[in-house]
Amino acid sequence: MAPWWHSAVVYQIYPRSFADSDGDGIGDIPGIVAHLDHLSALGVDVVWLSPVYRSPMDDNGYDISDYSDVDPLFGTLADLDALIAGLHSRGMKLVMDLVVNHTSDEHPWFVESRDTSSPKRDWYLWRAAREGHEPGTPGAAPTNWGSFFSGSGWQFDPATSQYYLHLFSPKQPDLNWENPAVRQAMYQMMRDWVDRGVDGFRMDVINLISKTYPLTDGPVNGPDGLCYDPSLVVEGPRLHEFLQEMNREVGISANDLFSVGEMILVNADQARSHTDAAARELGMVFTFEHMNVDSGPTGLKWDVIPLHLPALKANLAQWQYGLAERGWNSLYFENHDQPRSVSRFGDDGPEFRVASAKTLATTLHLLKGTPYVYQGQELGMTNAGFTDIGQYNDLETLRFYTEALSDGADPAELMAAIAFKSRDNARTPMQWDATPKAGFTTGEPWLRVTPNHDQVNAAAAIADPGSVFHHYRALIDLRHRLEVVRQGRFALLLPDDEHLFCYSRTLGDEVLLVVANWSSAPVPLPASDLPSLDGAQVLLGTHEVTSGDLAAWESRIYKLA
Ligand code: TEU
Repeated sequence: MAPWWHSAVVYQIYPRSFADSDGDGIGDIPGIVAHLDHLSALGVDVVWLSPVYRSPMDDNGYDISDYSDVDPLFGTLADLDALIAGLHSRGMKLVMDLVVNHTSDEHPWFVESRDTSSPKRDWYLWRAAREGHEPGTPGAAPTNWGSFFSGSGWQFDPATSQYYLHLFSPKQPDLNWENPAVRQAMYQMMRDWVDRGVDGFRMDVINLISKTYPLTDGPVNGPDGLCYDPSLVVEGPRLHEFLQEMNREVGISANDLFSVGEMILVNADQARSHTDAAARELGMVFTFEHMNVDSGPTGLKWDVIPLHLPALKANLAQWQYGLAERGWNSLYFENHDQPRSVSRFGDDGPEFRVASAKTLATTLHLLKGTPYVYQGQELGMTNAGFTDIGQYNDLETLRFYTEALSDGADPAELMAAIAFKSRDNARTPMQWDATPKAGFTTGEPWLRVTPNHDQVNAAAAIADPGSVFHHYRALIDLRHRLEVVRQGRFALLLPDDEHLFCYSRTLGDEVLLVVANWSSAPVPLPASDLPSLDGAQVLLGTHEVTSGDLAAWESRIYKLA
C-alpha cells in the first residue's frame, strides 16, 4: 500500500514572515496557531515549519544554537505544543526543519570545539593552513572552496591558528559526521521531537553530511580565484550509510514518518537511490535542477537567463520518468530560498497575475509526487519589488552583493539580478488583508510589506471564487479525490513547444490530459498532436472554455472519454 504522504499536499511556513502575534514585527508560533483555519480551508495535509529553534538568526534560524528549544522570538515549547495540537485536531501533521549539516558557531558544541583539547574539537572540521603558507594569510586556507554564500568556505581562528569549514556562512560551521557521537546526538534529538508529536522532518542540505576525504582543491570557477563547484562536496561516500542509519535509529520508515531531504546538485538517478522504499532512507528529495533552468552557463543563480520552456519541461519529465517505478518526487516551484514563481515563470502584471499563478499551479499539481505550497503562493504573491540594496536583509544576497562589487561587477546589473532572484522575494510578510501592514503585524515588519497587498491578500482571495486561492483549493481537492492524480503514469506531450506545457496521466483506462498555456498570448491547441478531446470533460480550468484555443495563461485538466 502507498504510504500516506503519497496522497499529501504540504504547506511550507517561514515563521518569521507568516504572522506576528505580539507586535515586534517578526512572525511567531502563536501567529501561526491563529491562522490554522486558513490552512484547513486550503485543504493541505502537512505543514513544514522552517526552523524555530534557538538561533542567533544569522541565517534566520538555519544556524541553530539549541536543537531542543524554541527561540524566544518565535515563542516557547508550550506554543509549539499548541501548534502540534491545533494541527492534529484539524487532521494535519507537522514536519520540522532539521538542520544538521552545520550548527551555529554559538552552539555550545562549537564553542567547546574551539578548544583543541576538548573532545568536541573533532565534532567539526578543523584543519591546519595549507602547507608552506603562513596561517591566516591570503591563500592559506586548507582548500580553495568557496562557500555557498560567497567568499572562502574556511574561517581562520587566530586562537588556535587553524581553520574551520563552513559551507554556508562563517556562523554556520560544518559538523563532522564521521564522528559517531555527532550522529548519535542528532538521532537522539530527532527521537525527542518525534516523542513530542512531530510527524517528520525536512532535512536541510542533507547530501552534504558525508564529505569526501581528504578534502582537496577543486577547479577554480569564481572571479575571486575560488572553487564554487558543489560537486566536490555533495553525495559523499557514506551518504547512503548515514541516511540508512538515521532512518533506522529514528524509526522513520518503521513509524511511517514524513521525510524529505534537500539535496544540492542531486540528479534523478541519485534521487531514486535515496527514495526507493527498499533503501529505507528518505521519502523524497528536493532537487534544484528545475530551479536552475533559468541560470546561464556558469550555473550560478545570479547569472539569469530567460526561461526556455522546453528545458523546464524536459527536466521535470526526466524526474517524472526517473522516479515512476521506484522512488517518489517532491513537486515545488517556490520555497523560502526561491523568488516568487508568478514573477519568475508567470506574468505578474495586473492583466495576467491571477491566470498565470493558477496555470503554474495546475501544471505543478497534476504531476506525480507530493506538491508543496509555499506561504503566499496560494494567493499569487509576487516578488518584493525592492530597488535599493538597503531594503534587503538576506545574508546570501548581501554577501553576494559585497563580493561581486569588490570583484568589479556593474552595480545596476547586480541590482537587476538580485531583484529577480533574491531569497527576500519569498520572505516579505504574508499578505492577510488590505490594511497598512497587510494584517501581518501591528508593529514595524522586519521586511517591507509588498505594496500590492491592497489587492493581493488572503481576505480578498477567500471572498473571490475566481481567486488563485480557490484554484489551489480545487487542485488539492482533485488530488485527494482521484487516484489517477496520485498514482497515474506520466507522459510528456509536445516537448518542443515553447508555449504549451501538456502532459497526460494514465491509470488503467482513466486518462487525464493537462494543457497549459505558459505565455501571455493565446495559443491554438494542436489537435493532431494531442489525444482526442471528443467527449472529454473539463475537470478544472482557469477560464470559461470557449474554443479550442487556449487564452493567455489558460490551463485545463481534461478527463478523456
Ligand atoms: O539551502 C541550501 C542551499 O543550497 C541554499 O543556500 C541555496 O543554495 C540558496 O538559498 C539558493 O539561493 C538551505 C536552506 O534552505 C537555506 O535557507 C539555508 O540558508 C541553507 O540551507 C543553509 O542552512
